[in-house]
Amino acid sequence: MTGLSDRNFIITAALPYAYDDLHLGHVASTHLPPDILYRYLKSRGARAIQVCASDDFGTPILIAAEKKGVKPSDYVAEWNRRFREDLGRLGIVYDIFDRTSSPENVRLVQDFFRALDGNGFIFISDVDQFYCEYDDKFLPDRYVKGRCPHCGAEEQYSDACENCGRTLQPGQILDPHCSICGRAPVMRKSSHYFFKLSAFSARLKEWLSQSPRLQADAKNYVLNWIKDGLQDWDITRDIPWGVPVPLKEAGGKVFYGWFDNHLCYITAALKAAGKTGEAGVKYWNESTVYHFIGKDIVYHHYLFLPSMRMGEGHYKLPDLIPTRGHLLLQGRKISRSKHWMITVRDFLEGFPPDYLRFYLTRIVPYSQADANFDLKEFADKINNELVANIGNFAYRALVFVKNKHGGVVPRPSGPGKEEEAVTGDLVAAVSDTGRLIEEGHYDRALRAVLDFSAKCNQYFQHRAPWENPETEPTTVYYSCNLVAGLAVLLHPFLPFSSEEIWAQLGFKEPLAERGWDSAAGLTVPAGQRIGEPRPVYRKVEESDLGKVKVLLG
Ligand code: B3M
Ligand code: ZN
Repeated sequence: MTGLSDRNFIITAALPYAYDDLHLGHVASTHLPPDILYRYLKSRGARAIQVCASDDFGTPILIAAEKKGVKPSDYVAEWNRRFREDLGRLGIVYDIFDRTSSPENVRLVQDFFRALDGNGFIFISDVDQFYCEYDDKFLPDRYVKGRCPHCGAEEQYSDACENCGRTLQPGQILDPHCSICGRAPVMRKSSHYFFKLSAFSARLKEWLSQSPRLQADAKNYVLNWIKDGLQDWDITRDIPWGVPVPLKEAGGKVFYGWFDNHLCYITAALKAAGKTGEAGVKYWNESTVYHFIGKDIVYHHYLFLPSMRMGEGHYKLPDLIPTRGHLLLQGRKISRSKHWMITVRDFLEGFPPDYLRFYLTRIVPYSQADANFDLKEFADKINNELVANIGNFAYRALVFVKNKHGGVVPRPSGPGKEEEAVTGDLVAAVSDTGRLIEEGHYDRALRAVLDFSAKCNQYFQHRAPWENPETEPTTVYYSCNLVAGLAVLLHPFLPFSSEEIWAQLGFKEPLAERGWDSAAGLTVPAGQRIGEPRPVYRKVEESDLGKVKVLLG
């Protein structure tokens, strides 16, 4: 990417459903990767906006609110607040963390529907629906439970089996019962609105084949789905919680959550940019648009989302949909019902946010391959890479300034061969790390920073300032500058500890305001008074892991 500073970027993270805490899996695929990109782009002077929202609508949320005896709007507001809090503690910065139920989004969703209808992409059709005569209501999706026809698992929702992972069509579930009163429902006809997804097959195919920046692995299976034939899509529900269909004759129907949620990407981005109307459309279309997701929602983002935008006609399609695999926990699939998960909240009780950011970045590749969170490996990586490599170098260099130079960075003599070599390594690290971030390979980018830090340690070790008084000031001066370069490079990944290193170097203005390119230069002047050197990273002990282990199983 050249000329980043004259471009707009819109970055979105998939919207968490407002009925459950964020866990490590959400962070790994959806929230942390875009934050690295966002922070990097900002440090390169680009105009970047990063947005997310709570996904407020849908039957599971309505049911959960009913169970708690609170209004659904109050229920989702509380989750929205918790999401902001958790993500804020992780250092994940959103210009706006909206909600799909915001008035601006409701308006955009209804406008989209009218445009799609006007353009001939909406039709009405009767569907057979479960209906509870006792509760006097239609029972979509999660309102019905029963036995899975595929694997026989009991107490599964009528739209999907948690046990075998298959999706179910209405009416397929065996021994259905109403999840509110437990009685057997009857079948009744209801007219629903449908979106003509099938009309977009050719255009979707063309878009997928002509977008080289979309990941090949995702593209290939989406192309196969298109080949198998796309089904038109039932976009309404007979429940009282959702965006109302803006037609009198719709009789109070609301939209299905997947019709409205991704439109909140547009709503939130334009709110963050402060643009409305035509100016908003223009802003959107002049931006490079990224939607970060996990692989379980590929279907929605590669088919529903683009075809709705094509059908409406104003907003450009995404340039990239970075899609990452699942996060396994100790080799097993994360599952709330099986008590196999760790929430962000719980994890941050035990460890600093940068430890989580570091380890997840190290293990999650830019692909649909699953990654495995292993507590032992987590401890090893923190101890061997963060503590022993980066932290150790920074601390040693700064302690020399404090003990031998009264806390003031010494004046160097001209650079020797070793200084020339290691500053050359710094210049290369700045460009390699930046290139890898731009390519989406945050794991490899962080690896490049670690490799560079290892070279810094070797440099210090070779120069052995403790036994070479003549070159000692030069070594210490260059080391301080290498530490500063490392801090700039680490900042997109580890915003908290890199700021701390920066402050220890004696800088008064925040690191976040430093440009990426400044990392390559000598930014710490001789004569600068440093702060108090302290080890920024602490070893993870077996006993620390115990606190997290008790959360499992
Ligand atoms: N809430 C599903 C999920 O959390 C859904 C994502 C919406 S993104 C527009 O995986
Ligand atoms: Zn099943």
